[in-house]
Amino acid sequence: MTTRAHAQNPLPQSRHIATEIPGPLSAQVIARRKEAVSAGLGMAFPAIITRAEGAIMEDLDGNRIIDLGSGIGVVNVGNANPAVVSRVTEAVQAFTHTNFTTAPYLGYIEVCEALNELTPGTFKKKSLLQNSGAEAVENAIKIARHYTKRQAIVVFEHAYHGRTNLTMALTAKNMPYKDGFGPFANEIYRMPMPYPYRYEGNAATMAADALADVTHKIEKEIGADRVAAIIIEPIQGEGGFIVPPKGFLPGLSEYATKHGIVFIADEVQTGFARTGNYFAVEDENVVPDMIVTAKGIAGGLPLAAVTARAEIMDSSHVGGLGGTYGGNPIACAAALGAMQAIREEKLVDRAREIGKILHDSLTAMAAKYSVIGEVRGRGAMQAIEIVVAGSKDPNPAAMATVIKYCQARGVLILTAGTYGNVIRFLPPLVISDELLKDALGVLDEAFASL
Ligand code: PLZ
Repeated sequence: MTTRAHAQNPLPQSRHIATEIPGPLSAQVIARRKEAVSAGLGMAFPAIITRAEGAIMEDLDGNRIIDLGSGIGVVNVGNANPAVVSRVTEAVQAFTHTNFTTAPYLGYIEVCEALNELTPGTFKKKSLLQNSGAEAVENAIKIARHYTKRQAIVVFEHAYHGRTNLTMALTAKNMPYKDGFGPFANEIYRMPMPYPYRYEGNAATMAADALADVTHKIEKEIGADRVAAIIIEPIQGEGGFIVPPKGFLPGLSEYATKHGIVFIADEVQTGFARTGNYFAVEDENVVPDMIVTAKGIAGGLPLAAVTARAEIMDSSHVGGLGGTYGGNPIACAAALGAMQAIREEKLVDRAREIGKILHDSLTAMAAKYSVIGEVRGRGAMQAIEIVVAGSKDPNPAAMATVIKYCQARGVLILTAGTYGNVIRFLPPLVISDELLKDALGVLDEAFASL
């Protein structure tokens, strides 16, 4: 099932540098961007993309760039995956919109059925579709409050949940996400997050000590019976791919259950085959009451979802949930295509293989280059933390030099981290070993050049 355009003229899955980046044609369009587009938007990679397929993006000047970011963890099935493109093409020709709460259609229901099936937990589940991760997180909180008749929400240090008013309040980092954009929503309580690389306590008892600290604070500063929900990213994404110590997530989930608190996993970035499971919580057999998905579920089209125990999802009165575009038919068709691709191309297993290549190669680099303080992550979600050699002091300057070196040679790599010093890898799961190794070779040269 390849699409006509790509089948007739496939984009070679190889890196190619035709000009400097940005090339002259991209530079002209970037100048127009500067005049026309809000200055509040960043630009991580300065090239105007005209086509993309698999793990390669082509720009206006004919450069072919290796994509190690997947549009921030979105095109897990590869850019313009044939199953996504063909289903979207079919769907857009059938109809473009009805609004699901006006006149329903099958695609929305099929996506909900698939999510109810794929998410952990054998109990009856139901889903709600929205457009973006932030919108889905907002709905998750709204539903949890309605269900529990409680108001307090527990969040964590280094968390990222979005850019809307409520989700800015849930997000930890001030610059660039919150500065000057307040006032923020209330009844949000931030708890300490064990950050293994920077943990100052006893490493052997980190999970238990951190849990004791969090639950003590919940009891003393909020009152457990006032808490509607605990929301956490099973591996923190924008915060710097912080993997909590084993036992922390299961402990939190148990505590939530004991106190009637809805345990929400924000799997917007970790979800959908990325970490070598469909969901990152599966690694420790954690079964959240509610799970938020977006990004990777629809292969590039805007779609997000809240999936939870049926009694939670059904607690709202009719008309209490909705939105004009949520679960748009084209986005639903894309999601069904992405799910098909994950199944048929065995991308859950592929995420583990990619993870091993990434982890081995990055670990070898860490042994050679002392600015790499730590290699961490799971599956095809790996990161390195860049520090001043011989210390743990964040080194965003070295990180910027490395990123720029890679950019000039046609490798797109994203950054992250509370301290702005983490290089993160989120390659499309269809990337070949050869292409991944080519990109890692460029990265190795970048560190050598420091
Ligand atoms: N929850 C865990 O990672 C989005 C942000 C990009 P939206 N992360 C990428 C940027 O700079 O805005 C994200 C996430 C987690 C929620 C979200 C929000 O998802 O689809 O961007 O709203």
